[in-house]
Amino acid sequence: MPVIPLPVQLSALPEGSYRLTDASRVRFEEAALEGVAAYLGELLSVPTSPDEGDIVLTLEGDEPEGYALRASENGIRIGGGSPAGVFYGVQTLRQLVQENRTVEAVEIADAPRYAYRGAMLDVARHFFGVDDVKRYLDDIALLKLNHLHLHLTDDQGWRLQIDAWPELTGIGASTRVGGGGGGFYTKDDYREIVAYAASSFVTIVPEIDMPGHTNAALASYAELNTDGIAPEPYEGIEVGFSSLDSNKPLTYDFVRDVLTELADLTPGPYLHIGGDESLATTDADFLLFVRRAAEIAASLGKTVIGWHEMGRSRELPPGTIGHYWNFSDPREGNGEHALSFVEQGGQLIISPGDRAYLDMKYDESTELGLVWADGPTPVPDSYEWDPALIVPGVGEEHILGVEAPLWTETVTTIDEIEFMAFPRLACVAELGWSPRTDAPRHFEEIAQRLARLGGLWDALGVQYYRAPEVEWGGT
Ligand code: TNX
Repeated sequence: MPVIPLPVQLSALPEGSYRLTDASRVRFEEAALEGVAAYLGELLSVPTSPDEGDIVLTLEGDEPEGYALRASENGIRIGGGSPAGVFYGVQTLRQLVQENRTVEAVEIADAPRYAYRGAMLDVARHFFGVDDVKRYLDDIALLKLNHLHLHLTDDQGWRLQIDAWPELTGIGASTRVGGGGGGFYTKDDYREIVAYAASSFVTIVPEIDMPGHTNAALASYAELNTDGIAPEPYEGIEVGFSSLDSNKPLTYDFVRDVLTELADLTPGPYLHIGGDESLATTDADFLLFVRRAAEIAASLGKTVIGWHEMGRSRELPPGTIGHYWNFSDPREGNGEHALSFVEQGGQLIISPGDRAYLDMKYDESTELGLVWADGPTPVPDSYEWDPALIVPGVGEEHILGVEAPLWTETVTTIDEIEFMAFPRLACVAELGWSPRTDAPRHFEEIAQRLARLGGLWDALGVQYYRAPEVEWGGT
């Protein structure tokens, strides 16, 4: 039975299929499940009730994100270790409902491999409004992802209102790659995103990328610049030319103000402070900046995440998470930098550029996308790898999870986001959720299930790429 990510255990039962009818009802046994019940009821166009119904949602078991699902002609029962677990059971059920509104008899027991299963959206190179982000949240929930990392700032745009530094949005938000105007989230917009994400058990992971990737901030405030002169706003796609000044006291006032306001908006545990490609920052300045900025973020009660270059510092706050983004065969010291987080007691999020980057072209003919990660990334490449075999010295227990970033230098609309993300994001989601396999994964193991998921994507209007390696149904 076709489910992505593949459940831990799935057995067909000899009983008859469940049939959704006008009499079907979603019953929730605990008040804490009323929201999930309403969500399922709406998806299936079925009423909900605390008292009666043959689709039963309940809390049971002790794996918070785990669930058990049983379907037969007599009804459907989803028991989860928490409302999140029930929600994941509901995502499985969505994929099991066939076009004739039946569900074949089945028994499933399931729980995730990793605690962190993420997608990232770069809203800095191109800005995407609240509705686009909500749509992407809907898309990723279907795959049981539980984190959405928002890359909120970069050279080309600053996308979040910060009251103490209003020109960040007054000036810094006005640009985007290629020109044509920018945009930003007001604090209310941002709260709306956080709340919407929470309703599908997704934690928003905000990133303020520093000390490089900061031209938008530097263009907004002359006094942040070493020479006191604001650079021009930037709308190209080069990286590595901007830097905050590690030796200016004002820099740390800025960092503290921004991170304090951000932490106030952030119920989740993480603040991502970037640290990648700071090519215009000297080694000494980089180490000084990372130590102080990470210290500020940690002092706000948050767990710090940094791109793996931050592992150049040996003075990271306890538990700092490294975010690995180099190749699946780490090159030029990048593996050592990632390992440094583990040596300092932290864990890693794994996002190899040549496997998990959703902004790589599918093949040479893909109009959107980049090719720096050893050329295009065809869909099978996004599936045939193991997060625990990427960084030498970093095994399963040191991995917090996986994430698939979508950088948006070339991506401008939600349809284009979906086209680049799907189906590759489904492959990465399976690596994050489904049990580790002893043998290397082969694309054939997921190809047919992708074809089946394509039917649901069609029904949902998701603009996925019809990869030639999959025999898609329909038209
Ligand atoms: C590298 S990956 C970057 C981004 C670019 C991306 C394009 C990383 C941490 N930095 O600034 O957008 O490549 O694929």
